[in-house]
Amino acid sequence: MIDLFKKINEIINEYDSFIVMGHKDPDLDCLGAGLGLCEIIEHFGKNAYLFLNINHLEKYNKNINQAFEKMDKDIICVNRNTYKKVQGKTLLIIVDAHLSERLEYAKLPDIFDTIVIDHHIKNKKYIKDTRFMYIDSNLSSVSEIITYYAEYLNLKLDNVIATILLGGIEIDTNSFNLKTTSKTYEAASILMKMGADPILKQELLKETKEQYIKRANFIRNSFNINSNIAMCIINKISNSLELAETAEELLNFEGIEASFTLGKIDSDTIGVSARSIGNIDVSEIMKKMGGGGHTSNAAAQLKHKTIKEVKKEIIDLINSNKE
Ligand SMILES: [Mn+2]
Repeated sequence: MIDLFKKINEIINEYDSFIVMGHKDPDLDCLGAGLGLCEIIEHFGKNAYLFLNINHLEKYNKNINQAFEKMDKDIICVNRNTYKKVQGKTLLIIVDAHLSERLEYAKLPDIFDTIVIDHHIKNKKYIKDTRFMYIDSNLSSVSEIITYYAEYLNLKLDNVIATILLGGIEIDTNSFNLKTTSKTYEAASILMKMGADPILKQELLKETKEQYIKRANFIRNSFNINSNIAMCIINKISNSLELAETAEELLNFEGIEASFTLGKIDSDTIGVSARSIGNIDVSEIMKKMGGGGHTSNAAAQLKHKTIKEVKKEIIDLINSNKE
């Protein structure tokens, strides 16, 4: 990652101001990475702005405002109406996303020079005309990258920002399981040394009882395809996050080594989220269905098909793999 950090250093030195933007419905990874990067940029003596609609944050995370209040560091947020006030030669840094449609505000890459730092599987529809794009889908989270960047710069981040970064790593790895390497644990250790607060982190990771019950109902309707592979069908318009969370949850059950969750993500698209504990390569199946991913973490989206057809396709592929 040293080459990446040198490159970002060089680029930062070329600009006066920076707008850091993550994806819609920001999660702890994108927030932590955004906040951490803003603090780092200020350390360079430059102006950093986090593109974030602070009023809507509570919708996503009930305790996030509490975290913002505890922060010693003043982070300046901008939104669709206020970003025009940013002065000087300005660079847009996109974190935890690389598709226009996923961005908090899709117009910005057309307005500013742009760089992207992400860890999602690269999609063909990635934002074009960027100055620089770093995508490593083997990495647990953008929070991990930003933690190492701060360490590389010998910079101790604000302890609340360190807490959010730690929560970001935890959420993206499904509690240090997915894509977790020794570097991921080291990043967690660096953040703890910076003063990450384990109590605040637990508050940030909490879900509501309603969310839990909703997921439990999905799980209730899941079934085994064979002795070690589970499937869940969500029979309502859902989103990729819900599919992923359900697939991850299924891995907690005894005997389950891989899981597939499918559901409609819009009127004519079926999303499939596949997970494994690491010994079954779910990406093989997702690739055959036009998707992609890694051994333990993969997905596909299929247009103009019914749930029934997609379900059959997955089961047939699993059975043909066995032969
Ligand atoms: Mn992420």
